[in-house]
Amino acid sequence: MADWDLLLTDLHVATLAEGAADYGIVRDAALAVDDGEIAWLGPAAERPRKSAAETRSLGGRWATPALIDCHTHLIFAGDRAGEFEERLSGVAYADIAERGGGILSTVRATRDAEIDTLYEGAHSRLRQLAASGVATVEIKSGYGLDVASELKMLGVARNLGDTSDLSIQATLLAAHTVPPEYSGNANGYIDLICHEILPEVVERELADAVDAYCEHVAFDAPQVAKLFRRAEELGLPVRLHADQLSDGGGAELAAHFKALSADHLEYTNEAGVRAMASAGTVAVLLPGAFLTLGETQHPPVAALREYGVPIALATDCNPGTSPLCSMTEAMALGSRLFGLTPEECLAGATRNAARALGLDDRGTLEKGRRADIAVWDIEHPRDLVYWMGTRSLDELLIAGIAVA
Ligand code: DI6
Ligand code: FE
Repeated sequence: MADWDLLLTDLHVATLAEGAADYGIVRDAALAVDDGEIAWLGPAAERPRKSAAETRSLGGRWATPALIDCHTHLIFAGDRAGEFEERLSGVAYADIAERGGGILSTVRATRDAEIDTLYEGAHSRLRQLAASGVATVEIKSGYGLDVASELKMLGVARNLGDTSDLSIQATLLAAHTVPPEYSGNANGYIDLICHEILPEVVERELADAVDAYCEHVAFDAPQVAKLFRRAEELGLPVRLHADQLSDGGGAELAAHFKALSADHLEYTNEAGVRAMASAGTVAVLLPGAFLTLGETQHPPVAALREYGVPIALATDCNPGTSPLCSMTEAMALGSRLFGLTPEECLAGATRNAARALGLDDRGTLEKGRRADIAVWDIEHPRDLVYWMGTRSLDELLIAGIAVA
């Protein structure tokens, strides 16, 4: 029996380990994998003399932790390209939502769609994410907005997890917006989620967390708080779409419930950032939505840095505000739109993204972590953020197995 399953030689590594300087770079390294985990990693010259069932030279290429997309709405039917054209001609997102377009138009299409159609659409987007170096993806429901359709969406997410190489985290986002049948009765809809949808989801183990949209076009803080108390009772962690279009106190609300993450944050104030810091809530920034909405209010990056709030990045892949299926693009946008350094972007797409999902077994290249490894044809890790629109992924290993 060989000591290791796989030994990778002749490579450079960026570990993105917490507290490590300069991306955690180890040049001229070797990396050993055993039972799907990293068994050894360090300068090749210091490598223990152990045997490996398979040894492969990477020809001087770079290895980073595989990327993690910790915020997507990957499952939906149809698209909103027509609406996108309208918005470019000056029609506001909120006005389209007011007249029953926007999220509700995708809800109509998704409710009518067959499970296979939803699966195929999401699976092709998953493949695009994998081609950008992603091994773990969070997928939300939120385009069903009734018991059967929300369960249908989460069932597809679980099925994608069972049938694709990638790891899938599923999130219930029934509180995405008020469905037409509850128009003017948001409280009644929150009760439906609390007493019918959520218990059924827990019973069937269809979700790993609960999310909500705290915004004037969706739900207010007391309604979200009621839902989060119920999630707590049923033992599910929470996350929140917070302060995207206005300062609704979403960041403080998320922190109050010790949310795994608060996402968007364009209008978050300093008190909200302070609360997130003390609660350990991760800030997930979504440059694709910021860009597509033509937003001008930037999330408080300086305050997040000052208070030591971990910053993650994600695609927010959705048909309405972020039709984006690449984490390298999300990093390229995060640096240019939010002023994040390339190292912050990479930490945001690996270590901090894992933390936003409550996963402590991945996100860095360190001994004992899942061997989710992306191999790139680049000169330096910053190239992954510097170049836009290029494909530099050479190989993707998930739990030590090459998948792309
Ligand atoms: N904020 C967003 O930007 C997306 N959801 C949310 O809560 C928009 C989703 C859509 O327009 O389909
Ligand atoms: Fe979102």
